[in-house]
Amino acid sequence: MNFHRLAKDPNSKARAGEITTGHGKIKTPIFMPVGTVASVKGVHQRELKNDINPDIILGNTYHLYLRPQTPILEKAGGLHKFMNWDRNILTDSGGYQVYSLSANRKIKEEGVKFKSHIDGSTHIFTPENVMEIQRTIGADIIMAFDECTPYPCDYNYAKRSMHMTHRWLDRCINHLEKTPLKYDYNQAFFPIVQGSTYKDLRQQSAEYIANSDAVGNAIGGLSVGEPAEEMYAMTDIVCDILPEDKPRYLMGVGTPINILENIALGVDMFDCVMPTRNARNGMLFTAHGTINIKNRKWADDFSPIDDMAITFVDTEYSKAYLRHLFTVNELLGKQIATIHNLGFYLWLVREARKHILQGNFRTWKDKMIKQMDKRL
Ligand code: PRF
Repeated sequence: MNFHRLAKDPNSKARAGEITTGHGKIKTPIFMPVGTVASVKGVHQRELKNDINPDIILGNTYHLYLRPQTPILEKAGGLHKFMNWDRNILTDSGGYQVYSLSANRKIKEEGVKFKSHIDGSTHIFTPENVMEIQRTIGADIIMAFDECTPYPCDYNYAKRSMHMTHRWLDRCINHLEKTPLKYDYNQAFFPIVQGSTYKDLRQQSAEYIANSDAVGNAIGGLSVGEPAEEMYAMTDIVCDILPEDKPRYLMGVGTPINILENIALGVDMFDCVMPTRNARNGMLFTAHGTINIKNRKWADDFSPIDDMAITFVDTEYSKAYLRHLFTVNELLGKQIATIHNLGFYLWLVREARKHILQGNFRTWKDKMIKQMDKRL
């Protein structure tokens, strides 16, 4: 994998770049749609490619390990082939899902013992077996196994946990060196900064992660309930320490406003369930604010969903029709809203990139944030 920085905004720390992997180029800043269980919920791969057009999507080790399970993915020849997606994929390590989804988890130095959220069966994730699983899934970018601390988090717990995440990182790296690739392309490995909302821990963790000399780096443990200002303060500290010539990935973030603010602090990659999950609940993101399409006020509004016409759904359907689909609980409503929201998120990062390249990102960002901070 390699990363070229093409431009830096003169009035913020925003960068525009290009990552190249075995499955093509990723123009940064990028938003990665979440395809947890080998599917971006409700969206055909064909629509994802032609209409939403992301260079990369995300899958989850935790979910794929439980279903369809690793042997099936191995037989399929990896996740790309299994789901018919020939562009980039990144897999998260399970270092977050295991804490947020599974029951009875016990975290020890060795790893995490947990019960499946599907059938209650017992499993263990260690840095070593999670690297093996990610080798088999075959994503282009694979993530370190970490512990994502909750918010708020006691200082001593956060400190102990951060050190364990660092030791787990060393085990991941050692294990990858011994584990051959399963497919005919490389896999880039990203370590993850932790340290909760404590400045000194974030600094220490960023230094440790920077020293691992990985091809890209991630920031975890944020957007877990802390106020946005605290998240920005942590991203800022960490981005100043992580190497400039490597891509930076902020995990699980966030709202359109969070994304723009973090781009301004030097983040290049994002993922979040928000555009897809909120779409299924009738929430639409637009450049002029958010819409709750279930609201009565849209019942006889026959104007297009979004006159910006980013994806076909925006002009092919009216707000009144989409509201109706939600009212009668038709699947198509969720599909339309998902395509709209993902189309908007990808538009937003592409615009951000354009303005970084033009050198006027900061003014554009401030204007967009004002505009988007509304409920319509
Ligand atoms: N670690 C991992 N995945 C994650 C996170 C993390 O801290 C977060 C935190 N927002 C989202 N996804 N491995």
